Amino acid sequence: MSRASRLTALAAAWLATGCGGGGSGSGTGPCTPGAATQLVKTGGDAQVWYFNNPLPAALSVKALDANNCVVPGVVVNWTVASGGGGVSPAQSTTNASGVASAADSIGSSTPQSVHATPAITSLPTLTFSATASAAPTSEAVSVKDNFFQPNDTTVQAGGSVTWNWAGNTSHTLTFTSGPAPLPAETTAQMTGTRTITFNTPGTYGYRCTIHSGMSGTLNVVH
Ligand SMILES: [Cu+2]
Repeated sequence: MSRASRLTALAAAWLATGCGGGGSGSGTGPCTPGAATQLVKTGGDAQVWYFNNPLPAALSVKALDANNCVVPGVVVNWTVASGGGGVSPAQSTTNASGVASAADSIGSSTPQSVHATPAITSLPTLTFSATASAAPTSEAVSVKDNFFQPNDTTVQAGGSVTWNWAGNTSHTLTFTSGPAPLPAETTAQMTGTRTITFNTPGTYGYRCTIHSGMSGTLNVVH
């Protein structure tokens, strides 16, 4: 590709990108970004999760110029400043929407802080924080009419969950998603308990097949 056609392609990309939104200049339509003068957090700050696990949401920042037009191509370096864990990749570049992101894992001590340091030294370094606790090794869920309580539960891998049937009608415990093999179904019953040990981290979905909308989620973490 010639230099001229490369430039044409680049200009077309810029025009197509336009002002990705989020700035105060809403309604101004597409814009051609100038030099980045702002770097702001757009996601992932102040998450609360569990030791030695990846955070549910990525850390992300957005680069903007003086007119709040998003700026692609800004290099951002990600480092763990304190608290252990890890961030990956160590470097990312703002995309067509002006956003650069990285995945963050919490270590065995928190609070953790992660720095997003732009290669453009006139832009600010942003600090993300995360805190963690140990996940429980056992949990209990009541099977009621017609809901699971709580319907979102977290245990450590190797931990167990006990479902206690506590309603006046019959319900099943039927796993619908999660790491294979899924636990066997508990068919319709009105009383009783079922305890299952979970060794594989992941998100499990389950439901009662008799009552639509009666469903729950189980997170098994490291
Ligand atoms: Cu049911």
